[in-house]
Amino acid sequence: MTDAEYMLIALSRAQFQISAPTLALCPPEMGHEVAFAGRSNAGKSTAINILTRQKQLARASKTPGRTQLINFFALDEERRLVDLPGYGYAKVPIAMKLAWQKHLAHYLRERHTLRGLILLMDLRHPLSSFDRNMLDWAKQRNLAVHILLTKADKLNRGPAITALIAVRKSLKELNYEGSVQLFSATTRIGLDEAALQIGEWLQMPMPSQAESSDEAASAK
Ligand SMILES: Nc1nc2c(ncn2[C@@H]2O[C@H](COP(=O)(O)OP(=O)(O)OP(=O)(O)O)[C@@H](O)[C@H]2O)c(=O)[nH]1
Ligand SMILES: [Mg+2]
Repeated sequence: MTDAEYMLIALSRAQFQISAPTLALCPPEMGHEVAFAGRSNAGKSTAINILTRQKQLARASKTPGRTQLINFFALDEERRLVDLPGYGYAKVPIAMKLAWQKHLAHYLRERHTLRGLILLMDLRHPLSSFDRNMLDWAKQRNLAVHILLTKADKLNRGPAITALIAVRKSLKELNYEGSVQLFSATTRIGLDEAALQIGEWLQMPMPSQAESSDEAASAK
């Protein structure tokens, strides 16, 4: 079994744990967490559903701004995925927007179990001012970022690769660290790559590591 296959099976064990309105109400800080962030409608909930092979785990909706809480999905006692509230949705009252922003910032700044941030951006509208805000927060606390350029199925392969290269270049110019990949929930482009990144951050023991330690053991 490849590491990616192994990780996708581990992800398929994800179970809804809790929806927390504030940092104080998040689960106890044990183990490792990977959070999914991005503008409303970028495809966070859909990506979580595809990665976990569960159609309805994170509620994906056609109405942006539905996921207003910090949603936790547990793979096991030590490992969690976190679906963060989407930002940038225009039709939400300003007071509500500010409240979400506060909780989001609080979670990103203070959560000790957070190992990495999966930042989703629609391939056709990357690096909005909101996205750059997220990158700034991540940079401030030295948090690793992996960007999924979502809805890659909406462009042909050539233009999609061009867009990917452009985002990598902009990140460098803006002085942000972070890896970037294409992703599509529809065609499953980039599924393995995303799963492997999450596995690394969640410190999932992988089959290839077991093999190499077997080899090391038998070489002795
Ligand atoms: N074509 C295509 N559509 C997608 C893809 N991923 C998500 N969508 C669609 O984009 C819309 C928004 O997806 P969601 O997963 O709900 O987005 P979200 O980021 O969770 O949005 P909020 O919860 O509002 O923050 C839905 O209509 C999805 O079906 C994709 O890879 N390809
Ligand atoms: Mg959502």
